[in-house]
Amino acid sequence: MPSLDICFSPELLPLYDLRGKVAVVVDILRATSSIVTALAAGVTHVVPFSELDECRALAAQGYLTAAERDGRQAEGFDLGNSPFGYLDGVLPVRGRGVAITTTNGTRALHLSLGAEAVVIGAFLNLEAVAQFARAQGKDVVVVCAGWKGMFNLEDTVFGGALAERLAADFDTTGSDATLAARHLWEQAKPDLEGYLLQSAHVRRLNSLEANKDFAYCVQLDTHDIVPIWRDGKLV
Ligand code: 3SL
Repeated sequence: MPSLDICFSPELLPLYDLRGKVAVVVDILRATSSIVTALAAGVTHVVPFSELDECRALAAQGYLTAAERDGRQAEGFDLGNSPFGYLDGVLPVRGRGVAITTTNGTRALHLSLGAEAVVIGAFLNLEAVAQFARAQGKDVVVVCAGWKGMFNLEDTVFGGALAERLAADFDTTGSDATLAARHLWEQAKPDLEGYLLQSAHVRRLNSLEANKDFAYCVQLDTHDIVPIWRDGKLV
């Protein structure tokens, strides 16, 4: 039986061997929720960057550019990191490629590229990710983006939710990280939005008046797509 493990922070990734496994990269607030939303809204592909300059350079090739630092849209970019940037109709996004850089999410993605398959997870596409994992039948590592190397609640709770969905087909009891995430998910499940109100990043976003984004990102199973890393981009 394949296993599901959870890496609480990109800083811990050197302790995990991703070879031959599926990495589910998760940054609930907000990078991976925004990437799911972008592709569902008709963006053709998303190219993630670690650095602002590399990302900005893609504008010359016709890309929309999206950048976040410390929760705010970086100056000189078309979009920030709000999923509503792809939904509000201010910029037409259908048929465009997006170059994106965020504080933690795009970094976690780059550090996960040693896996056999790298996909993007969010509460929005939880069941779609679970189905993808079942179809692959390989060990899964949930890579939590965290916050500047630290543990965060929302990405870990996602790991617990995915573990619950996969419990019949995967060993979800083999690591203390997965057990802990499942315990947190049990606490959170009856009122996910209410539970996550206590998380540090939710407080940070609320102070930036991005609480609409938070309410959006904690919805379950609204999208049935699984963004996957292929040839240097997410499609
Ligand atoms: O760190 C990240 O990658 C972002 O998702 C953080 S924020 O939600 O845009 O502040």
